[in-house]
Formats: sequence, C-alpha cells, structure tokens
Amino acid sequence: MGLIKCNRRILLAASIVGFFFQADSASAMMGGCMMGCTSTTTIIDPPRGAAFTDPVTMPNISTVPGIVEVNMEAKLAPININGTTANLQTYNGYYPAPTIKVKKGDLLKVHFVNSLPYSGTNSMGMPRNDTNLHTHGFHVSPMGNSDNVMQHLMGGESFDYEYDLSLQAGATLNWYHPHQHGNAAEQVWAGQAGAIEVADENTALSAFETHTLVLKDITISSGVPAAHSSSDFMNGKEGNTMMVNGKVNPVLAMKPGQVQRWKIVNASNARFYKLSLANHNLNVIGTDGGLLDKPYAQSTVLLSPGERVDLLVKASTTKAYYKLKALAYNRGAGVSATQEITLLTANVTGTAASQTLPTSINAAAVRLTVPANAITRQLTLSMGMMGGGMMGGGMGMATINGISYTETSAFTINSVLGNFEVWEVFNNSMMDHPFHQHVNPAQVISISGGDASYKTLLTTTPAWKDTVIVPAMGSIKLLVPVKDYAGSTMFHCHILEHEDMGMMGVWNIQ
Ligand SMILES: [Cu+2]
Repeated sequence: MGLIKCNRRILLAASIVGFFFQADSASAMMGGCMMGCTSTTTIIDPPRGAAFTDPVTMPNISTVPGIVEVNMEAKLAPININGTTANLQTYNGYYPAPTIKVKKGDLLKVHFVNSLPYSGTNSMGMPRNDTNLHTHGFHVSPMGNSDNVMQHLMGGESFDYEYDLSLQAGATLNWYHPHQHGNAAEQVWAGQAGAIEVADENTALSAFETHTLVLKDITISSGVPAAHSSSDFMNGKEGNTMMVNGKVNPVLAMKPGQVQRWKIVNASNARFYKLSLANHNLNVIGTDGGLLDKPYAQSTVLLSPGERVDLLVKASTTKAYYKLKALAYNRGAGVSATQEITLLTANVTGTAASQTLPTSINAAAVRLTVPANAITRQLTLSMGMMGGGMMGGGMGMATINGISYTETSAFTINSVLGNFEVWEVFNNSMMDHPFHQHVNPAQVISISGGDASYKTLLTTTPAWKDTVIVPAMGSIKLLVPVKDYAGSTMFHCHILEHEDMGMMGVWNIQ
C-alpha cells in the first residue's frame, strides 16, 4: 500500500473558518493527496480475468427502417461483481446497461419504465427512486419528451422518450444515465449507465475489429453499492473495484499486427483514467462529438467522467500479454491519485493479421476559428461548505458563479440560436472538474493547467467535446456553437456528486 500522510494543520484551519470557505484542500485530504502529503504509487494488478466481452446490445423492437425502438426498465437486479453477487440499480438487469445502436437520421424511441422501489430519501432530501434519462452527447432537442432532464419519473411511472437524430453526428459514442438533480450521483454509482453508439457514416473504418469499453468503478458493501458519505460528495466517490464492461481485468485477444478500434466511455462518478497500453501507442481518431481528421498517436490518454475517446490500437507483432493501465493521476482528490491499475489485458496471439493504420480519417473535421463577434461568457466553478465545515457536520456545496443550482434558482446563460460563443470556465478549487454542456458540443480553444498531452490533443486538433477537464486552479476556453435546438438545458460538473451539490447552471437557448 502507498503511504499517504496528510497535513493536519490545514485541515484544522479549514474547519474553524466556518460558514463558507474554500474546502477543497480539506476535502482532498480526506482521500487524496494534495499539499503537505507524501505518497508512493499503489499498484493494483489483479490476475487476468475472463475473456473480454462487449456490453450486450439493446434489442430494437421496431421493424420500421429509420426507427429504433427500445424498452428500458430501471430496476434492481443481482449482478456478479468480481465473484460477489450484488443488488445493483440497472437498466434491464445488465451492468453495464445494454448498448443502444442507432444511426444519424434515426428516430430513437425509448419506452421507459421506472421499477425502482421506494427506499426513502437521500441526504439531499431526494426520493432515492426519483429518476429520469439523459442521453449524454446527443445533439437533440432538450425539450418535451426529448433530452429533457427536468422530468421527474417516480417509482412505478413510465414515460416515452423520443430523440430525433437528424442532426446527430455519426461515428460517435454517447451514453445514457439518470440526471435527476440531487440523486444522479447515487443512481449512476449504483449501476445506471450504458453506451449509445451512432454508426459511422461511411466504411472507412469498417475493416477494423471494433469494441466498446465502459469504464466504471464501484464498491460493494453488504451486497449493495456502498453508501455515499458527506466526504464522498466533496471528493466525488471512487470505488475499490475498477471494471471494463463489468469485468475485472478482462483479456482481449488481438492478432499480431492487427488494428482494433476501441470506443471508450468513462461512466464512473469521479475516477479519472490516464490510459496507457504497454509497448503500444493509443491512436486517437475521435472524441466526444465525432471523428478527427487523422489518427493522433498518444502514449497516454486521460479520460475524466463523462468523456469518450475513439482509438485505433495496432497490436505488436510480438505475441505477449500487454496491460492496459490507468496510471496514477492526481485530480486533487480521491484514492486514484496514487493508484496504478491494470484495467484490461491485451493478449496478442494467433495468426498475424498485418493491418495498417489509416493516414486520414475524416476530411470534414476542421478546427474552427473564433468569429470576431462571438459573445464571451465567464463561469467560475467553486467548492465550499455550509454550516461549520465538514468537520462540524456541515453540508458541502458547489457553485457556478456563486450560485448553487436548485430548480428555482440557478446561474443562467441566455443564448441566441445561430451564434458562436466563447465560454471561459475558471476553476478556483483545488481539484479538477470535468465541465459538461448538454446539446451542443464545442471545440477547445485553450486549457490552462493540467495534463500536457490532454491539453495538446484538445487544443490543436479538430476535436469536438461536450466534457472537458477544467484543471484545479486552472481554466479552459470553449468555442460553443449554439445550433439547431431552442430550449432550456444544463451545463455542470460531471463529477456527479458536485452536480448534485449544485455545480450546475441553466442554459436557455432562444
Ligand atoms: Cu466537480
């Protein structure tokens, strides 16, 4: 085990300041390592597990071309977590949830049933089984029965969602999860998350064996997902079991010289994954909102909660086992700061299948220039405590521009359709916050602070992003096209605990 020693003086100083203070230095020390800490890396290297499998595919009950229709039930179900049966909150009884497969132009109909039993209210005062559905990454209407996160679906209720995918970018990996303010974190933690794949619009990548990887961590306690503590809300909750598609260290077979395409989503509440595959480059060909112009070879790829990445991996010609690891990354909180974890093992074996990496991927991908008339907005993400600090039993709170979100009061951006806007997002806390805006993906103009290769990739390539890390005490600048869909939607931190504590704002598009 690694050694984590924390500076008690800072902790005490924080707790006596009282009503509202910058609590990140204290909260980070609850589980992580910031100033005043010494640490060594903790190696988590479980034995090779079962054969890798993709998540199951959600059955399409429609026979009409252009309509994909699925039955989705939020329900408790027994799930095998690394050899132990646990009762998780699932969609349709699967963990991770079934992958929904659509293509650009489809109409996606989701017949949603909430079968979660009533189990009281949580520390935010929310009924634990009050849920709804968010299609993270979709460029669709945020209103009515589309991607409307203001819906409340109580236990026993059902709702028919409909998503018009006429303008949704192809070749994207999106995902679905609950988005009920006040209990989104606990519901996603307990298992509710699944991928949505929008098919490629051409066959340029069809030669490559393709897999979907849902990265998710969990801790099981007494047969159920471990409960959130108040420091879990401050830090964002990380699990002790890190899995790919619900398996610990699955083994993925690759042929020597083969090129595989891995579409990866970080569906964890708070854990960041700094991915690295032994002896191999990770060639990034796509990000949240679509394919890049060409592959970008990276030695590491950092993925915060909510982010997706599309990779090509060309297997070595040397037959061997190669570990896909999450390297230690200090996000300013959490045990992951010092952990190096084997997530999956690539087993390069069998007959050689010499494939070459394509030199170009998507000619339509370009980096936009910032229009001179773009409106600039400034947002500041903050963390704090109410009522005596965490040591005094107070509640954490999180804000955007000083306002903690409620359904009746929120920092609000009013935008006009057809414009480009520049959003400058500042982080004045000691931990990273992944900033997510609904409906419209953006390009990243600049990033101040944080991981160097992450910054270079996102600020020099034609990457479309809906979730971008705002580094601790750093900032990002996004170029946001306000396109196609009017309505009221959200932007927030995708450490869902922070969203539940109020780090969310309203985006009104007229
Ligand atoms: Cu956050």
